[in-house]
Parts: sequence; C-alpha cells; structure tokens
Amino acid sequence: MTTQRTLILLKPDAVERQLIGCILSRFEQKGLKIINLRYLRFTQELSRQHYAEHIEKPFYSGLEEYIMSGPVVAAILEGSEAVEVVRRLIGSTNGIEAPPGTIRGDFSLSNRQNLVHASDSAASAEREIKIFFPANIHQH
Ligand code: 3AN
Repeated sequence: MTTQRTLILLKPDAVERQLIGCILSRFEQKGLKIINLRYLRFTQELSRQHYAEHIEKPFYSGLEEYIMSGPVVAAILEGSEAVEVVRRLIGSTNGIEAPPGTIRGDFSLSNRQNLVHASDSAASAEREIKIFFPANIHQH
C-alpha cells in the first residue's frame, strides 16, 4: 500500500448547502487525514488552469460559471491509495448514476452540481496540489 496525497474541492453547491462538515467527515471517517485546507473563490484564470483539459468541451462555459458562483473549500487528503479511495468515495460524475453510499450518490442529482472534485490520478493530484497549495511544493 502506498501512502498518497490527493486534492479535493468542495464546490459551490456543497458550501451553499452547508455540507462542508458532512462531506469532510466522510473522508475523515474513512481514515484519510486532512493535511491542508483553505477557503477560496475561483477566478476565470484559476478555472482555466484547474479545468485545462475541459476548456474545449461544450460544457466548459457552464462549468466555469458554476465553479465561480460562490466560495469553495480546497483540501489535501492523505492516506493509503488516497487517489483511488477518494474517487470511489465520491462516486461517478453524474449524481443520478452515482451509487448510494457515495457522496454524489447520496447528495446530488446532477452532473454539474455534483458537490466534490477529486484528482483522477497521482499525476493530476501532484499538478492540482501545486495549483491550490503552492507553498506546499517543498514541504513535508
Ligand atoms: P469528475 O469530477 O467526475 O472527474 P470530469 O473531470 O469529467 O468529472 O468533469 C469535471 C466537472 O465538469 C464535473 N465535476 C462536472 O461538474 C462538470 N461536468 C462534467 N461532465 C459534464 C456534463 N456532461 N455536463 C455538465 N457538466 C459536466
């Protein structure tokens, strides 16, 4: 088992619906450690950086509008196989299809307002952690 770090975002709908504590608890209950945490607002520039792979997609403008619509919480989670474990805990992109027991499966009915982002690979985690926690690059 490899100890990994991954980046999560509690997106504007999670903050608006006052689900920050509830969602962070799920990760903590699983045994993952929150090793850094911040509250911020997306700018257009940050959205284009974070969602670089989606800029050409037809849903990008709606995605950008949504992610900038209110504050978000960014966190680094650490634990055994954290990247894969966190992806499984959040469930598939569309809340309608995400299985019960997952965060999206239990709290979302949407493929856009799906509450949480989590890095989809170790390489993405490394890239995304640097975006949201630049001071972390040389720490630990
Ligand atoms: P995931 O967050 O499950 O990795 P991605 O990376 O495919 O999903 O998509 C990033 C974000 O873009 C999603 N979390 C969601 O908010 C939005 N999104 C993805 N697909 C669609 C879609 N077909 N229509 C609207 N928004 C979408």
